Amino acid sequence: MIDKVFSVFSVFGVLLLPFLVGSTPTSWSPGPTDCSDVYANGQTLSGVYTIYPTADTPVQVYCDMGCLESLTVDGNWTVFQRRMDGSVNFYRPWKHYKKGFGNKNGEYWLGLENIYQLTHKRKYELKVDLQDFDGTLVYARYSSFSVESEAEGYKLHLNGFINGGAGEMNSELLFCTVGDSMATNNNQKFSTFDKDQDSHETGNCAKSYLGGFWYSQCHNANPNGIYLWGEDATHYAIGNVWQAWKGYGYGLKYITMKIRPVA
Ligand SMILES: [Ca+2]
Repeated sequence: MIDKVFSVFSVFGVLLLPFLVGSTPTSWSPGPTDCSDVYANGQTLSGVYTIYPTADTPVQVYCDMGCLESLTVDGNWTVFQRRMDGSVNFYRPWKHYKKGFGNKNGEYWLGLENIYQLTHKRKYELKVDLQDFDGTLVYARYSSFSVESEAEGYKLHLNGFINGGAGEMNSELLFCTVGDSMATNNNQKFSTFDKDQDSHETGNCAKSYLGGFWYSQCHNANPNGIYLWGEDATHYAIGNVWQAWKGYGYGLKYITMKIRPVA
């Protein structure tokens, strides 16, 4: 009788073991924290993957693994913001910017809480890719990027600007001058139309320029502004503009903001 009970338990034990292990968070190896972990796990193609900014919050994200044709390795990026066709409305309240919104295969914002959780855990660099409607691609890069907690207003820390041509062309010297349009965002809290945390004492930058961002008084870059479809001088600075490259009257075709751990 004892033998029979024991054998029943041992059979069930073997069958149940994988399920028991899988349902116990402490004994389950955590999923990838960001796209650099996804890449390290052998996923080398760009696309939408699940990451875990914290152990219990699976989040879908677009991983930019770089171009296979590229001679220099420039992948492993975790994309937290992307504009490409004006299909998603970015004029949204605080709770949306906190949680995230949009379509991970298209335009989206990953969410301030996720960005905080990621950059709180590891040291990250930031790259902002920009493209105009003529197809010219430039970038601005920052060697350090982090966001504080909600209690601190998701305050931005940004340093070490590296110019990738997001400046005005110097026709005589044939190179691009520095176009750091996010310098004034450093040390600013995040603002939306319903949560004014900018440093403009009398105005509400998010309301005036129709986006959500780390506005100061107010901005030189408005990646989450209105998708303007190029040149539109009549809608000054409300578009998805990068002042130091195309001015306040030009909405870019493509903007993406992405991060990866610093080696
Ligand atoms: Ca204000």
